Amino acid sequence: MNNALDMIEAKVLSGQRLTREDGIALYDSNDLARIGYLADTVRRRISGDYVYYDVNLHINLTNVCIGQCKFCAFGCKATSDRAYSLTKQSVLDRIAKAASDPDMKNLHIVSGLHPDWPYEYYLDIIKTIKHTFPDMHLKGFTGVEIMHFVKISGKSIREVLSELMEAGLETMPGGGAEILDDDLRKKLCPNKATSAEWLEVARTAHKLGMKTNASMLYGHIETVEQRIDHLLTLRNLQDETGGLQTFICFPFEPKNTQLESCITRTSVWDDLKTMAISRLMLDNVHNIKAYWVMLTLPIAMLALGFGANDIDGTVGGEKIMHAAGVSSQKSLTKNSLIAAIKEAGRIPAECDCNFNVVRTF
Ligand code: V47
Repeated sequence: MNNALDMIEAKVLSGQRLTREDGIALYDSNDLARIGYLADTVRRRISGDYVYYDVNLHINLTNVCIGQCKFCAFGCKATSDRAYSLTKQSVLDRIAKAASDPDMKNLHIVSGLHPDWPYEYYLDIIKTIKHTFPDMHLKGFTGVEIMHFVKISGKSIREVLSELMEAGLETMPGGGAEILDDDLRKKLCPNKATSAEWLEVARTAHKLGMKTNASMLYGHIETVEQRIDHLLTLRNLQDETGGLQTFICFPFEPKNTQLESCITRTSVWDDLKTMAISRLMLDNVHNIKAYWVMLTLPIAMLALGFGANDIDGTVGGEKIMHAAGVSSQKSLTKNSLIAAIKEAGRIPAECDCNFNVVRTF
């Protein structure tokens, strides 16, 4: 018998909101099956049996980055042998190639913070992509990238976001949130947006009518309390704006990062527990993503029983997580995603970056 879990179960089944103490108690428990059952119950209540996926291409414009975050294996200095920067033409060529698949309608654009590129370059690339491929849905630029644009342009967050939306940007990915705790950010990623800045970008986007994603990077130097506080910060934001469409937990992949020698990859146990606890704490966010790139497809399938209802997409061209040595494939076919979702007894729902359902199977 576990009193704390009994009380949490009673709250969950009667639709009551969980507290910080409940979140910590869930992490303290090793009754993974029961935590998973509770998360699955909430998933069914909030988002039903659809599992969302999209047919998408990742574009990482450059890996040159002034960030130098300790958890990142992708970003590097301009002088590094690994440094690359895509030209506008090569971006268009990549999209044209991927668009030979008529279902490929979603672009995901996340990049390093280049020390020399002007803000106008980013505006121009969005305008050009949208002009050349008007049917393509554009999800791009984390809150950290938007703050970088604010700094290099001298414009406000509202001006930058309005101009990017005008150019064709439709939604924003969830990266850059990491753990919204400034003491931790000073140690992990001192050169980028603070917690308040990341939140202000998301809040402003939501006020302008743009939905965004949110994420949590866990399994590095954070505590369980910091994970729960991060989830509560996002829950408060969502109470205020309602603009978060999906939440993603990124288990830290240490390979090739500055933390490689002192931190090991989280266990599958922690990954499934974190997925389930996220579903339980974020009672106002519709979608919880099992990002198969980090989890591998078999574990992402399992996560569908632990609160997840979004499996990302086919993900062509992903570089950030693969730089950190993830063992998953480079991309998956749409049919393998559909088969995985069906195997889990759920309904595959192909969607665009705004979760508009294109077709179900
Ligand atoms: O902010 C970087 C994470 C994010 C590592 O919104 C790492 O649907 C683990 O925003 N181990 C950027 N995580 C990627 C991003 C994204 C990716 C996929 C889907 C969506 C979405 C957004 O990647 C960073 C950071 O949290 N990250 N390095 C690493 N070594």
